[in-house]
Amino acid sequence: MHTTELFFITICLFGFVSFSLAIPQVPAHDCQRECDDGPARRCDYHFHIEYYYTMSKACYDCPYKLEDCDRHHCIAADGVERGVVSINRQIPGPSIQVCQGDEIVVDVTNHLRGEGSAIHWHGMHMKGLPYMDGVPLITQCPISPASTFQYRFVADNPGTHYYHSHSGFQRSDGAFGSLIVRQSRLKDPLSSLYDYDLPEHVILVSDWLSELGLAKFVAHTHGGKDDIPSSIIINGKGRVSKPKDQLELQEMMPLAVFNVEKGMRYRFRMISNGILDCPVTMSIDNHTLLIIASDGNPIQPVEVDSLVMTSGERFDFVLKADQVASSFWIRFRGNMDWNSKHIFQTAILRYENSPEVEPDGIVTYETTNINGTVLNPINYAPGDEWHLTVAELTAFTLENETDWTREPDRKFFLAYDFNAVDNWLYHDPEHYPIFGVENRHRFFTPQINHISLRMPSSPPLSQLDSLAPDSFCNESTVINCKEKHCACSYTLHVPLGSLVEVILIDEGVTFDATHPFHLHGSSFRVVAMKRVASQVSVNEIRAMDENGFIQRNLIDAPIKDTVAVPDGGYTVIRFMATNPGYWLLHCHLEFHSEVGMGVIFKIGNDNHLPPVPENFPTCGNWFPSQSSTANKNFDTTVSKDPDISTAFDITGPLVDENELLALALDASPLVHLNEDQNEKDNVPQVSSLALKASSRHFSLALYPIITYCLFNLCLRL
Ligand SMILES: [Cu+2]
Repeated sequence: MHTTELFFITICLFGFVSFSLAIPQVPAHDCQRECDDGPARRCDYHFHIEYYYTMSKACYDCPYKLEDCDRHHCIAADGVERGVVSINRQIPGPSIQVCQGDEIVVDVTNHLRGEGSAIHWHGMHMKGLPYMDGVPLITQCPISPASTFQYRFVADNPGTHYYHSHSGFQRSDGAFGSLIVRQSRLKDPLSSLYDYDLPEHVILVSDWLSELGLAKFVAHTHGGKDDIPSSIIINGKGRVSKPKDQLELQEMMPLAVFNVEKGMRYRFRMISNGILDCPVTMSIDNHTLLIIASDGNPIQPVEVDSLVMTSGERFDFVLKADQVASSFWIRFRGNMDWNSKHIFQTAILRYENSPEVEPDGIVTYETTNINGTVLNPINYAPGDEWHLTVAELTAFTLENETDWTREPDRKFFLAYDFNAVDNWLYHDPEHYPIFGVENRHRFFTPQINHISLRMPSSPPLSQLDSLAPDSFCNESTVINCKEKHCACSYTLHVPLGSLVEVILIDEGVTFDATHPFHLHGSSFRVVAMKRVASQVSVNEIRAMDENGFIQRNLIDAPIKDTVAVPDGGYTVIRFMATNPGYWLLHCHLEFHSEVGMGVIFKIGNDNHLPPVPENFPTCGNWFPSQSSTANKNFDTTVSKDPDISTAFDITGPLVDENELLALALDASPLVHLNEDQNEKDNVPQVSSLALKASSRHFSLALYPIITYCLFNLCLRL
């Protein structure tokens, strides 16, 4: 072989290696494909959850060398260094994009430091699979550190969904990702409205803190600090909120870019992973948004100029690329609590063949508020010309299986506010009661019907026998909750097959807020919504209902699984209780759900529940038996720390146990899990699906280079 040939081979190999190193991200999963009604696949993933860091050593010279920000394991976020909880050292975690009917199998390994975890599949109904819902201490034990838990379910309800940790503050620290379930164009009722539905057109929006969520939470609840985020990230990217002409060089972080071709119509899928009370308004310069679906459910298309998303909501829209080929700002504005910090973010819509430069114009907080029609505005009543509430949307198709017009079998008024009670977690009634400290240190507890949801010590779904019957409560089992703090496993029992109506009421007395409520295990119809006044009481709403003043759409109300409630108003939802299990309905703001702003729906009786999976992990309290501890060599007199034992009674309900009435969870009592095996056998199980997808390790883009090198080599040899 001649020297020139050796030189050429070396150059080719160098080029090959350089190109490989330059590939920034992991190749797409085989299940991310055009959905064509071919055979369903089994889609395997392995999630490694761990504490990690933004702008780590993996980021090299980011942002001075922008391509370094896309390096393997580099999480740039908004450029502010902080600890995070990442999945596979990515934020967002890997995007799961499958076709309807595929089986999703995710092995979740917990590498966190002494902290449990669990992943919830937000938007998946887990019909017949309640053990896969991923709510620690309700549907499973937290995944212990160093352990792996396998989630396995069929992606049966199509649409734009997402996944996130349901444990502590891990979701606010980065443990979330998109979950898209597509249909073939033939099955998708919306397919005539767009030309492309591309994997890269997912917009995952999250408010973002400058420190770990837990640190922010304890500083807020015990130190009187604010609960306002510092930034927004779009698909894990963003900048600190300053106009571009005021940014320092190290703040010039890369933005998310979405590419389109002029003349085409694109389906975008937008997801909100909101953490704090910060709904986000989104708009795209020179373009309108044709909204076609929400929370995975098609709606009659509506064209708007901007869209507000609250935590946990998803909206699909069609963007018509009908402008001159150029780049346009996508503007994101933080509302509510964000007003004080003027938080905004930008991303870029870029047409093919336009220069890779940022759009003209300096974006400021003020210019993220655009004129025109707004969908899902904050705290508006229906009927406003420029503000379209989600209750005014209509479902795309009428469904005849359910009679939504009949009287509901169960009706619940769930009224909430921030209550001035001495919640023992944040106030000691004797030493630092809520009204014994200065204003900024007062922690008002967000509660539903004056009850804080306290997690049971074992998951009732899989370990009901481990729980004392009086672990559970509802309004009929507690008293004096307006005077003292009530916390217990707040559970409402609903017979299987019931039509359920929930009237969510935000009394709005303490602060102005927007609480988005998310239901697990089912979607619901948003049949009514109204802002009544700046404050409202549950009795006023009851009276309005009795007198026929709550107008419901029982014909074609939109179907969702997450919905905001106007402050000083109500949102009415209806769902069919057809999925047996223990399902949460909770505020999706992290700092609210973590302090118990939720309720458990127990749907069906114990004999309706599918059997507990074999060898399902267990957890719970443990106390040694008397005989195992009896030791005659010790003085057996029991001494207790008087302070700790009175303040932290963790073994029983925090309401006065003597005042607890018998459980009033109607129908059967919450005991005896395994009553009727025969009925359980009828509950559908995960079917095993064909074809395990093999991993693809090479990018198709490498082939032209290899071919070119081999061709030239052959010519020379
Ligand atoms: Cu809330």
